[in-house]
Amino acid sequence: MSEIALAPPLESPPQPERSPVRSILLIWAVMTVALEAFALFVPVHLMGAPASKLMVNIENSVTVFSVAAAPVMALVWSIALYSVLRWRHRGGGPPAQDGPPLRINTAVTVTWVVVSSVLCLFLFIWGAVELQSGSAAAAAPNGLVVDVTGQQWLWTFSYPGAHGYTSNELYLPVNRPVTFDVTSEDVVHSFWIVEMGAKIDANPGQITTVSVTPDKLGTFTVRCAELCGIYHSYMDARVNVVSDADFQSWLSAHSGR
Ligand SMILES: [Cu+2]
Repeated sequence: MSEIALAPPLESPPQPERSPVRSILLIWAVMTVALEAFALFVPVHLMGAPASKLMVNIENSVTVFSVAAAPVMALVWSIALYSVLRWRHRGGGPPAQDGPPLRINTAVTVTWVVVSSVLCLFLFIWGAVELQSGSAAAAAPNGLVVDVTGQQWLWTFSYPGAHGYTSNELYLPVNRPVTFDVTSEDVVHSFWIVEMGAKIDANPGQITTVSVTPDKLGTFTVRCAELCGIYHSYMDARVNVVSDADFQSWLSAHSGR
């Protein structure tokens, strides 16, 4: 009787670890789509309806910067997420040995440096152009000047063109450039017209300047944007943007001229 030699049971060959690159790229692509959708709609929505061209430009810049940053953020997050899910140490106590060392990958290094440089250059040029257009608008000849004084915890507005009439509520004519000369009586505050995007520090003993052209009728908010003491969060004021005729009659009614 012939004997049938039984083959030894086959051991399954060791599976090579799947390359993490494809998984990370997949997570990166999904995260990028989600973050781009967020960048396009959420920040601008949170900032509200703009009441000046300056605020429109600021909202556009925030959107553009967020869109540019989203893939970078997604890449960092996808590598972090993959590492936590796949490579974390399981079991009690510290791991017996360190992970495998990273090795230089020239293609990755070159890509990273080139992409980072292009992004930084883009942000620099965009920022420089926006700053330039902002200071050109500030030099308008028919501008109104308002002196702004911050103190704990109150804003005071004074109109040098109307015999220094002083008010705790701000009135502005629509579509006319206005320059604010800002200072403080005590500590550092920050003068911020929220819906118009105009913001500058109010420093004691110094005058800082910010300009904006309100282009929407309505009531808006001045808020102190620098922590200045226990009632800082109550340090706000109203801004009424009215027609030029209404502004003139408000001014003459109050300045008595
Ligand atoms: Cu304050």
